[in-house]
Amino acid sequence: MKLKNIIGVITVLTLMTDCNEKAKSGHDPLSSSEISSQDKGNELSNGPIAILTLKAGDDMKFDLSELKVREGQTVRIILHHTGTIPASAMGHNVVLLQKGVDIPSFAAACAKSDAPDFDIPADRLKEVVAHTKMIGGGETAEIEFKAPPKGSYAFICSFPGHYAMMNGMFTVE
Ligand SMILES: [Cu+2]
Repeated sequence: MKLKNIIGVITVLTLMTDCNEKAKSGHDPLSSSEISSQDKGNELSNGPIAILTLKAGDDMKFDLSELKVREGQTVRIILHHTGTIPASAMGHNVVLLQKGVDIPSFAAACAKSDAPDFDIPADRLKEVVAHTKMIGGGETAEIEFKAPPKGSYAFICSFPGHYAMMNGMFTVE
């Protein structure tokens, strides 16, 4: 019974995601079915280190939209850019934001940044829990940090125009 409920919730969430994707990309049935068959979250681990591997390619999508860790864990995020386009045109990073950050405003500040490859401007770093560097096709970036207090935190890619497609929720349980 409980499992049934969980499956019901997952189905609804998947359908919602599909609708959003269709609205954004102008309905592409192939990519929608790919999305619904994807595993959208990581397994919660019990060890002292939570290792989260994220992939993003030239299609401007993270393969996971829900990351979960436990309070007190050390979190290692490994980002693989599986595409071929360089960081100057198709850069990806993972930026874990503090609670309550105005994401459009934050992303706009990054888009105007003088930092190389539209990285995070120094004056907005206080809004960030942790972030990887900006990488291009074929590259990998890694960060390690202590899990913040329990709660939900948004993560985005801060490359100009990417956050609407490339975002997710990071939950500390
Ligand atoms: Cu990106």
